[in-house]
Amino acid sequence: MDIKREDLLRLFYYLKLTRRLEDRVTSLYHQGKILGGAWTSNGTEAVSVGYGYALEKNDIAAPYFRDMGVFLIRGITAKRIMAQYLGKKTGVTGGKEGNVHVGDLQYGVFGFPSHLADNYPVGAGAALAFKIRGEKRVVAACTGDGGTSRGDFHEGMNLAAVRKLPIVFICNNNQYAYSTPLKLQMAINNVAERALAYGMPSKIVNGNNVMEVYTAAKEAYETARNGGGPTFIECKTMRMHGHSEHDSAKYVPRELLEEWKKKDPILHMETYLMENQIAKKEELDGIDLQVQKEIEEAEAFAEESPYPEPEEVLKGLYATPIEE
Ligand SMILES: Cc1ncc(C[n+]2csc(CCOP(=O)(O)OP(=O)(O)O)c2C)c(N)n1
Repeated sequence: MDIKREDLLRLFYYLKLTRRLEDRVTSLYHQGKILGGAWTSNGTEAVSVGYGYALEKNDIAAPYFRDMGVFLIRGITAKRIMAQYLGKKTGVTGGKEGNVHVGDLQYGVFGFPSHLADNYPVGAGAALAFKIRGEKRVVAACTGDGGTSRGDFHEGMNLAAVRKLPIVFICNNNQYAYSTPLKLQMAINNVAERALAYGMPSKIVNGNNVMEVYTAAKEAYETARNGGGPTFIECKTMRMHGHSEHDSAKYVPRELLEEWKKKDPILHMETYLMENQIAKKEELDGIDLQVQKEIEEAEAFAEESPYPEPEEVLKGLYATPIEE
């Protein structure tokens, strides 16, 4: 699939925005300014940016907590994310929660149910609704490799395959589920082999190549949109930070990290764009400067924003019953 220059540069922009935003959050976390924890996607940004960018406006994303790229692409701004991390009223949850277990239906983003891999059955439910209503919309639902070892993974995959639902299942295979390496949680070499058991087509992509993720997702969305049913996409990548920023990940061999450092997704994209004469270094540096400015503005916005009022604590916790 040929990706237009304009889209290639947008993909690069979102990779940079995701990395710089999370790097800043990491820094604020170590300064004690973040309320709660900070889970980042460092090294795996091409997964969320690739599958998020391939969605259409009316589609639904069910991202998990390492999918910052999806939030940003769908329109949940860096300002709102930063305010979210600082527990401010202007954050996505209005200061009720501190990290990215968030969503916003206005932008077609489901709130992340923390229980892994609940995104799969939740996404399958939305896809079933689209199918029943005859809407040409698709769902992209994501989980980590560890999530695929759970029962909710099975339920979501099975329902989607049996009912040929318009959903694409993304797996961010970053080699570790917290401190558990892949080989200690599954007896297969590729997570994608699990799809076979459900009669579902699957694809394995280089999760550090944003163009590969984007292309595979785009093709799978079109299949799903046209009644062809679900696809499972395994994105092979490597989590370069700890499970969250409190974790130094001492259990990961340093040589493994050194090896994956060379395959960094941003470095990969930058090299591709320059070697293929799609963009010069100055243009890419310009994009990076724009991103840095955006992050500074987001932080200033979050710092200046107020905390929520105590009386707001119960607002929005429960659905308002419809009067009969
Ligand atoms: C059902 C369930 N068990 C445990 C947790 C706590 N937990 C959150 S993330 C995580 C590791 C998940 O690993 P993986 O699915 O591979 O995703 P990754 O963190 O590597 O991106 C765990 C154990 C949870 N959220 N849900």
